[in-house]
Amino acid sequence: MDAVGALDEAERPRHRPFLIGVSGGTASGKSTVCAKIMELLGQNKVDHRQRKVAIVSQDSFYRVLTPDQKAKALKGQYNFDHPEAFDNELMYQTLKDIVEGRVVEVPTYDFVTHSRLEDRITVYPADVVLFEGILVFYTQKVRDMFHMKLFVDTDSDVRLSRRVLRDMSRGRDLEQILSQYTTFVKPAFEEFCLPVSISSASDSMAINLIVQHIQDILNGDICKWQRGSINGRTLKRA
Ligand code: UZR
Ligand code: MG
Repeated sequence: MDAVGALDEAERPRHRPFLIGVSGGTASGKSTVCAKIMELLGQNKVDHRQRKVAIVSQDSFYRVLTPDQKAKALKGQYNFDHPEAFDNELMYQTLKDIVEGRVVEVPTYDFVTHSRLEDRITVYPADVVLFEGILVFYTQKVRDMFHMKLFVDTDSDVRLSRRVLRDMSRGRDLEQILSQYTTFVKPAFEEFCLPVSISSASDSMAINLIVQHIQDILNGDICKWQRGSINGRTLKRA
């Protein structure tokens, strides 16, 4: 047996991908941006095992609902836009494995029945991994893993109209879609997803957050990949 063959899985040198986070409000076009990046890199027609670019969605990590929660979800009364709606531990572990160059299994999710499916998708190590979702920048732990962060900043009217059409195609009625949007989707977007933007030079909260971020970099608390992403759009209120 040769030396490489003798190494077990844990010892074999792994290929570490460049991890890009793509966030933005509901129906902002996150998946489309990822698909376009993949296409422009000429990777969309390559077999998934050979791909140099992979796309993973935060939607895959929605928690499995209890019967009570599912009943609420079917009435539009469950908050899918809150950070706790996601299995954050599984998401973090999966991303950690991806960053360490391991093959991972990602759950699949059905939006019509609000449930995790039996099928899992195998994601093979790639050069670039795009991770997209409404709250991918919410927790510091996950935010710190990205080498690049993108925020798809689409006008909210455009997003709402796309969202209505998409939810109707998932079999929901208009009244429920709109009440869910105003009760959960919009407030959670403003609280957990919307990045800091500076409304004017007197916006001291935003400026203080940015100064804090710069100080963290100067203190060496933030890894080198993050230095490139110091702009208002990647900073979070959390
Ligand atoms: P994107 N969502 C559902 O509608 N049903 C589910 O079972 C799980 C999630 C929605 C969720 C969120 N909100 O706004 C959206 N609701 O999926 C996130 N209500 O997906 O980023 O593609 O819009
Ligand atoms: Mg999506």
